[in-house]
Amino acid sequence: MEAQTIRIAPRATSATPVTAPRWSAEQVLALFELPFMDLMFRAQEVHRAHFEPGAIQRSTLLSIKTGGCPEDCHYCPQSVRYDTGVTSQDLLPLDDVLAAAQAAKDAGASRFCMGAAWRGPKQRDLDKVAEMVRAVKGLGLQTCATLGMLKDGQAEQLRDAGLDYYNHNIDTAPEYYGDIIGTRGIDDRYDTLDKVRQAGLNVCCGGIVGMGETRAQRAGMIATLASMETPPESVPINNLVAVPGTPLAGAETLDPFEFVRTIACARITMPTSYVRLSAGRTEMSDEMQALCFLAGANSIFYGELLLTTGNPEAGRDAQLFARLNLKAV
Ligand code: SAM
Ligand code: DTB
Ligand code: SF4
Repeated sequence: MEAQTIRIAPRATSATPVTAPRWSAEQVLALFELPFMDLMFRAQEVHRAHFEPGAIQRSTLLSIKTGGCPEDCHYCPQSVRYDTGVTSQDLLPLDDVLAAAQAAKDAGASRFCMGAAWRGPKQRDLDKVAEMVRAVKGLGLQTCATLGMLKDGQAEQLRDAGLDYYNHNIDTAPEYYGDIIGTRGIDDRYDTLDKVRQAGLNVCCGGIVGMGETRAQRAGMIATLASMETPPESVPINNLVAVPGTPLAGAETLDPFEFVRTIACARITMPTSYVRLSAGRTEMSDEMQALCFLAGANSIFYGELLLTTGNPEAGRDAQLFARLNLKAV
């Protein structure tokens, strides 16, 4: 199987998969089915050809608007439809955001990602977020935002305020999307991803595994990401945090090696992208995280909270970095 030998056919939009995909789901599935040692070796070869091994980028998240979201994403504790005990919080004041960003910088993060539980931002909210982006950028941090679906002009407004990355996940394979989210379709995701790309922002786009999808569907998700005209610069791979009250609360835990395989497949198919070991680290052993880094993960969420759920404390990560001779970049 040859990686990236298929020419990309011209097409209408930049986020929708190319007509002749760079990576078909079948090709990615064949990667998943390699003997584990062979898959890890391939991933290491690709990783070392493009990145310094052991150099890990760190992004800190802040939920700037929490809960009460009208969408029905089955994994999400912030949907208004599920009783998850999350306390709703309106858009934070600028000063609170700046204080959190400064603390993240002091702790060693290089990027600060602001997340909002919206279907999409209202214009008056976007104006406020643009001010936050401008201020956080002024601290010398890279900036990222994840605010849901964008309307025309909003990506440009964020770019002009100093936004570096926009996070918008496809979340799962196209054919499984309807089982996980009913209030929008995957084409709505592609539409916003196109707007982000066309505004010249870096794209952060990945998904979640452990939601009851099949291996073929995990392969389909990776193939979709890898076959975008320009693959995302940043690819978060989240292990489902099964939150009580959400429809996926009882989802069967994914075999940890299958999660590692997903990381390896992302690395091999998107050789120059940062692959982020994302949600779910709190439940992972140091040994599993080490396997993820070996498989080509070179980015993490850093800081004791994701959006509403926990993440390892800085001290635990400091120990992990020391034990594995990892270097923060
Ligand atoms: N509302 C915006 C949206 O959906 O694009 C932005 C925030 S949303 C919480 C950002 C991403 O967090 C989702 O796309 C999903 O991939 C991830 N996420 C949410 N809940 C999760 C969970 N329980 N486990 C793992 N990832 C989760
Ligand atoms: C992403 O892919 N994962 C992050 C970030 N992008 C916004 C969010 C994970 C959220 C996990 C559940 C929570 O903390 O609410
Ligand atoms: Fe809302 Fe985003 Fe959660 Fe979906 S993932 S319910 S859009 S906050």
